[in-house]
Amino acid sequence: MASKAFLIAVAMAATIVAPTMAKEILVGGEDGWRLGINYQAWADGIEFDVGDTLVFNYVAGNHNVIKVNGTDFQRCAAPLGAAPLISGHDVILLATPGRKWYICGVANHCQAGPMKFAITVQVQGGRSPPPASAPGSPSPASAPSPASPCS
Ligand SMILES: *[C@@H]1O[C@H](CO)[C@@H](O)[C@H](O)[C@H]1NC(C)=O
Ligand SMILES: [Cu+2]
Repeated sequence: MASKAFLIAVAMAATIVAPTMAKEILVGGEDGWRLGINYQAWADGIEFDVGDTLVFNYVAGNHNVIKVNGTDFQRCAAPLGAAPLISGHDVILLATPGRKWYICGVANHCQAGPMKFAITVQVQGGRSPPPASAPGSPSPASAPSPASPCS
């Protein structure tokens, strides 16, 4: 009986810690990806976790999306050979933790928008999980107890 309760507790703890739903994060919210938004302020209010996706919505041709490193982010410069995303509905999976940088590579949008932001992607569950409190134990009414007295 004790071991069964233990297994149930372990199973519940696992469901709490493991697969928290991955988020689909709309860059800029309803504004999407365009000029005149403070994307860094937007990003600073959001928690990014491994498994989440970034969605850049914009009119194709007006903007693009380039993932750059910290140096090129500061300079608003895309490296030679960078392959910008240009579909107008660009989805980026945040597959690894760490610092990530994104800019728009069209004209001077990176400086002028400023269409640029940096994020830090966290490992899911990397933060200390809440203590496993004992869940309210359901009434054993539904559990027919096998009447087998140990003599
Ligand atoms: C960023 O990429 C550029 C090439 O575009 C490279 O010259 C630079 O050293 C890189 N910086 C870092 C911090 O990796
Ligand atoms: Cu742009």
